[in-house]
Amino acid sequence: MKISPLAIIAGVVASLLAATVPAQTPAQTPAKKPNIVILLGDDLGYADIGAFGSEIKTPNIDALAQDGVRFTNFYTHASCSPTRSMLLSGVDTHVNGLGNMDEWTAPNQRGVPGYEGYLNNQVTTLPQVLKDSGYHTYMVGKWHMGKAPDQIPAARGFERDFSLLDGAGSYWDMTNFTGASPKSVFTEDGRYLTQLPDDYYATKTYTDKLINFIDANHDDGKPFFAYVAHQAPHDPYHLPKEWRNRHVGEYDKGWDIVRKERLKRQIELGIMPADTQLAERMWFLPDPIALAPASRAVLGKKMELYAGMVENLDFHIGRLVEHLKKIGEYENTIFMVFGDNGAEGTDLFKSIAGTPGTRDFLFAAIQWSQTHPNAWGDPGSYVAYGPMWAQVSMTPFSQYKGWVAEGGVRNALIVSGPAVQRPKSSINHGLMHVADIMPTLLDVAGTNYPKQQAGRNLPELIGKSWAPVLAGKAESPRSEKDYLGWEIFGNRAIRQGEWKLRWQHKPLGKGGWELFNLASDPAERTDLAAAEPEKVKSMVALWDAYARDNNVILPNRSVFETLEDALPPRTPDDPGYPPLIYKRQFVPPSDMVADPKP
Ligand SMILES: [Ca+2]
Repeated sequence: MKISPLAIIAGVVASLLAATVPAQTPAQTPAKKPNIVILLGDDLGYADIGAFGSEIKTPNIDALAQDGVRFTNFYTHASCSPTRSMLLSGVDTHVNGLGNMDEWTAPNQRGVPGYEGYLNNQVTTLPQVLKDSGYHTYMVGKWHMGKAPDQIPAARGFERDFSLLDGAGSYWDMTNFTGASPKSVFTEDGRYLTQLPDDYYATKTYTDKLINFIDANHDDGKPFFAYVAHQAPHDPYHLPKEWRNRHVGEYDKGWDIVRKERLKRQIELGIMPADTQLAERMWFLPDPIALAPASRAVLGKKMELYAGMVENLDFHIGRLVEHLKKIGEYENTIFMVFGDNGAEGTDLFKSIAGTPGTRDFLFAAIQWSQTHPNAWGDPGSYVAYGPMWAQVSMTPFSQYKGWVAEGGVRNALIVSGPAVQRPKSSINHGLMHVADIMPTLLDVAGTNYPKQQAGRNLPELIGKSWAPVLAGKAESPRSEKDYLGWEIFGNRAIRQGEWKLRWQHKPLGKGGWELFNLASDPAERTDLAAAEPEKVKSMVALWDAYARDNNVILPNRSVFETLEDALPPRTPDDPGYPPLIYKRQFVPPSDMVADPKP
């Protein structure tokens, strides 16, 4: 078993203490292990936090960034449950049961180990190992990794929980999305709820519940692990009235300007390099300048509501932090804040409601009938901001959730607390991955990953501990040779050093391999595959190794299979084409100019 630098430090400290304690006094009680709080935002974008360049006001999250470190090169997966499965198991999605999202499992993946659609019993979990090492383990918020009794949070290591088992739903009540599955399923401490508490509002109630869990055991002196898997700001944007109007009119200027403003701040903050260029505006999105003011106002109002969702989330995170300060636990708590995947640019509601005349269409028409902009945020309203604002949330990157472009898989990460020895408010650009969190936190807790569970060998952890990085002894947990791999819905990618190889369905991809140098081109504007055939070859070999090691079964059906028919055809990205738009006014030679004859 590899010994972590933290364990070595702990050992040195312990032997120093032992050397100075007189033999006749009892051994000193070891320092209490740190509490751990993971604050997850659902579909929260890279550029949506103030500390990462947003105009959205997030003072409480920014305060954690000021007290800790921001990581600019952190990766999740491209969608919810795959990321969550790696966070809580430390094992690749194609092994841990989320080889595909349950909702989109392809016919050729059904019944294949690793594609169960829930966190399978081949893996153990972070809360289970932490519980076994003396931690209290609490979860509030969205689970999305199985609903059967042996798959719920209480069965997977959480001592207390208040959980939405579904992938999304109303923030106000138990309304879900389809006629076949009309009601969201919740558990509390391992029991399925028949109704929700009075005054339920997801973000508020999750926070209240967690504070109660913490307080109930505070006197016993044990550390706690809290997995705060917020639903916010995932659509539908349900929001108390007092949070809806904090940015009135602010987004009417359109997505292009807001992206430019965010990138400017990211460069000033040191989040992005000075010469960073924005990804192209998706070809099927209008130039906001060309829209009527009324259209811009309606589209802008969606972003106002989204900004309110993020600010409300930040407010409740602040309540939790304040409470930990009040009970004297803040200083001994490690916080990790990030989003679970890129911002959402796909119209989920459209796929939920389906075709006119179907049961789901009727269900949506009845349950999600509050369509007037003045009702946006109320129960029964369904607002999502669309691909134009998702691009803003992912500034400066290309594309969004569901895709393995940077806009789908890169996220903002903040880590603060006792394990962090780096200067406060510093920024690190090392290559990090969500599966690193399990080995990192096992180091923090001073425990080891077990070799077996119920007599079965456990798969190896795929991540690398951040202990040396957090201690300021290394800039990255990875060497130039280490690589990361992704596959979801048939979209796939490899990152090694500054290079990224990716294959995506048309038309957001080319249906072939594309190559990007992320050091000079973080927005993936220039495909270098034709110019660098040797690099493509060596990285395709890495992809083959990744797919073989993890039993990747490419899906024979995909959620994106008809996208090319649904979107307008893509004009090749060629500056100056079509010429009509770029043709300047013709100016005749001055000696040939004349007035009309009488
Ligand atoms: Ca998500």
